[in-house]
Amino acid sequence: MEEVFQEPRVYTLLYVIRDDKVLLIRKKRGFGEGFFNGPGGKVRRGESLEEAARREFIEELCASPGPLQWRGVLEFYNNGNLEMIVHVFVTDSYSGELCESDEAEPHWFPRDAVPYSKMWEDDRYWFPLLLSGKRFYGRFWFENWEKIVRGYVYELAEHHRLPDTNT
Ligand code: 8OG
Repeated sequence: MEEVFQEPRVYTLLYVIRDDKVLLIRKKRGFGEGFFNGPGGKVRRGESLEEAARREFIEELCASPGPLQWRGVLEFYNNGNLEMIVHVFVTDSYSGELCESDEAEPHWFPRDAVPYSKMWEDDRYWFPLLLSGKRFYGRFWFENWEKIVRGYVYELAEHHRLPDTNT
């Protein structure tokens, strides 16, 4: 039988971290509905990761994010298949007013009161690295997108910085 290779889809997440608080959204529909997450979504063909992260933020929260820093990449397997690659960015500013959209409701949380029990199960493993300014790489194997059967995260060292960028 011919093997079919399905390209994993690429997504972004963008967190505002400012004054010891982090901005999350409560997703009102779609994948992960009801969970708190960063604003983000699928990268479109022809779009850079950063363009996608900005577009999704604006679509979901109306405001415009400030300069972005790339912080990490996460790979998600479901039932053994690599399905999603998610690039994680942070910013410390935005301009304009945050709004509630039909996709998302914005909520600020103190960095020591992140609602892990209402987030994707993997977040508790990498979010502390994000909050402490680290860069990271993580891989998680889910079963039916419900529970993690295996996973790891490690911190990227200084020499893993991307060339010719300030991230
Ligand atoms: O376009 P849509 O809203 O369906 O995109 C899904 C978003 O959810 C996208 O930004 C990637 C993100 N996401 C997952 N899985 C996980 C996860 O395990 N943790 C976090 N924090 N975000 C996730 O698809």
